[in-house]
Amino acid sequence: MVESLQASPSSPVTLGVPVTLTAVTKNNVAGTTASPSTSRLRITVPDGVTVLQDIPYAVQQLNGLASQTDSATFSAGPYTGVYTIQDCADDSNVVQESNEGNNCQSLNVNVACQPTVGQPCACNECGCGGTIGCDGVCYGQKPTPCKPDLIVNSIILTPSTPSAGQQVTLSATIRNEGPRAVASSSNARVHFTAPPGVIIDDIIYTINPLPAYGTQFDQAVLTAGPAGTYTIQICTDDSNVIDEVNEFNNCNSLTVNVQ
Ligand SMILES: [Ca+2]
Ligand SMILES: [Ca+2]
Ligand SMILES: [Ca+2]
Repeated sequence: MVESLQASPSSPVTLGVPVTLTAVTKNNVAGTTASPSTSRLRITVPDGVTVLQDIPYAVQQLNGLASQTDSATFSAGPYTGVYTIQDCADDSNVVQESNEGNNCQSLNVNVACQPTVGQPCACNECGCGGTIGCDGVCYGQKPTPCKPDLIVNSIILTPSTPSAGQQVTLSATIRNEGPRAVASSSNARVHFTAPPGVIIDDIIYTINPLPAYGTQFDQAVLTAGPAGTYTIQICTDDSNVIDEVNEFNNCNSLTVNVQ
């Protein structure tokens, strides 16, 4: 039987440190003699399947209640997680025993990062945040879809409450909110909703290629129509030629009262 199986240092251990495993094999029945046999120590990585090390070792003849202590060392790693250590006495079953069901013992060793590790990860074009683990992997980085995202960031009319017939300046900022550049040109459409009987044409203008988080500012000088309530809606990528993170945030609007 395996009387005990221990790891030193005990779990959790820091990635990369040597861990000494100590197993005690015992003949637990007084007055008997167990002939020489082979024990086996297996270290399984955190996937629960892959055997990292498989160490057979010889156990000498053991008289009743005698035991033999063996040890082996492995380097905690190559990555973090829970490793399973199993030790089995008489692994190839050459010794007939009164109890064949107590020949194995298992132990879990949690291999973890040092608490001091945790530098922020560098942002890349598809993610930001997170910290670097002691295994060098970035954990907790918030993924961002790798596409541009055009929005109408602002619509401003100056003056904001014009009089009928007054010259007004319409300013609009288009922003690429996505982590990837807009590679080609597209169109934005300015659509006016006017009081009954007033007809205003849409204005279509070009949005140039934009880097990630880049903006384009445009202005137009217009003449305020007859008194009433107008809505100025601007939609970017109006003919939908740009593949975006979000296609449903492309419009913004402003309500204007002409006096
Ligand atoms: Ca046996
Ligand atoms: Ca968008
Ligand atoms: Ca689009």
